[in-house]
Amino acid sequence: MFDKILIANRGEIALRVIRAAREMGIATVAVHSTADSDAMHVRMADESVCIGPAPSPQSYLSVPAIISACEITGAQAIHPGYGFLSENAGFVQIVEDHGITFIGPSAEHIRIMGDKITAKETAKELGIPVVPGSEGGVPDLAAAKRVGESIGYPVIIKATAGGGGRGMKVARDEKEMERAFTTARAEAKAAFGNDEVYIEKYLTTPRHIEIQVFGDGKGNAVHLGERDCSLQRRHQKVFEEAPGPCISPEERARIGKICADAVAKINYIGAGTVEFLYENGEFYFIEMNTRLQVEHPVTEGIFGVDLVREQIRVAAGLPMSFTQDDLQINGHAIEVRINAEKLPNFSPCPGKITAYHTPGGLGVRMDSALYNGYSIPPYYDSLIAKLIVHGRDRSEALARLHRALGELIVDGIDTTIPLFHALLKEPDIHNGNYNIHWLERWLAANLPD
Ligand code: MV4
Repeated sequence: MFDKILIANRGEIALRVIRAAREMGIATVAVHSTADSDAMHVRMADESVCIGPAPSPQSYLSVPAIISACEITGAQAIHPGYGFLSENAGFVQIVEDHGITFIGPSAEHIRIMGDKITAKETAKELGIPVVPGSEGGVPDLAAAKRVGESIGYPVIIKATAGGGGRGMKVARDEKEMERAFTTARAEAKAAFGNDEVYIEKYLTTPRHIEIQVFGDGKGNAVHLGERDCSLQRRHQKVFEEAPGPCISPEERARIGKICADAVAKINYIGAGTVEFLYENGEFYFIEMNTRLQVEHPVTEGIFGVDLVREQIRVAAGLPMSFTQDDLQINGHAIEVRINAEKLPNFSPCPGKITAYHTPGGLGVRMDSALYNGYSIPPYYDSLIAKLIVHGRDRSEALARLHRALGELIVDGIDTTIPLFHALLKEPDIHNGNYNIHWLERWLAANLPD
């Protein structure tokens, strides 16, 4: 096992990794920008290294600075958290070339899943159901129209280098194809420097269901069920839950086994998420994320496992500490993402926290790097806290969420907390009756800007 690891991240996820490492007796090194000298992850780690100025390209994304911090402190491994360098195959290669262990998948697996066409082809070959669509990239408008003709409209045009919703365009009929195809290509070129696009049948009212998988890199893998992350605004998740309110134990076992078998076959190591759209009882693969996700605590809640501990174990060459048979779902968990943003526009709202009180009690977990008097810097993501509740069933989890939100105080800045108070009044939320479009529609009707 490692003696010391470096966490190449900040905020709540840096604390999350420090906590797992400390319970394992592993020393921790925090890295930080000059804007984060007073950040909680710096205080909580055993050691810290300043790696550059506030803008992340010069600090949290600076590969030479992070490698140097590892060498100076003697850290044997790097945990990337999520975002920043967590899905950067080039970074993983450099880390390994320096004899440092990357706590995460291989550069090769990250590269495969980062290219959305290759990811989809790989998924299909591994027996994962995919959305009907073009075979690979679509070179020109004539080819795009042939795809539209063959799979039927509506279709969605996506950037090969995309993901997370950027550079997508819907064409409802052949007349709309020219505009959608041309715009999608131009946006893909501008956003990713790669104008390759592919086409899929557009699913009109799906849910976003993602399967948590975990591999040991030696051909063994398990699944930890699904999360329903359909409640999103502009491709940012807002509210996540596990298990999915509309997924039966039989469906879970079936799609879960397909995903676990697939990642076992490629000797995948560590945590991964296989993302699906789910409509009319069918799963359609869209992407795979090769990292620990923001919403991983809901899965930890219902399975009672520590996914970061497992990531560190398998990176050190140890086996996972559970088998598929050990993994039984207990109750229901919900996470809400609290952002330093002002409603109704969700405009970023950094500033100083003047009063802070966190909820507690049975089934309540607060993952946050806030403290009273902390000044949220304006340079980074606006996520400031994740409130995760666990209950014996979904209705208990919802009641607990309501109770915990009532205890939470974050003063001095605007946050998205009022959004959750409002959402908890909605019958559709109580009934689990929502899809990927529900939140945007609700916001337009209830929080007009
Ligand atoms: C789709 C889709 C409908 N049909 N693909 C958006 C983010 C990216 N990960 C995939 N996305 C979508 N892909 C097909 N074939 C609708 C979306 C989509 C979406 C997906 C998940 C959660 C929220 C969403 C909001 C708008 C569109």
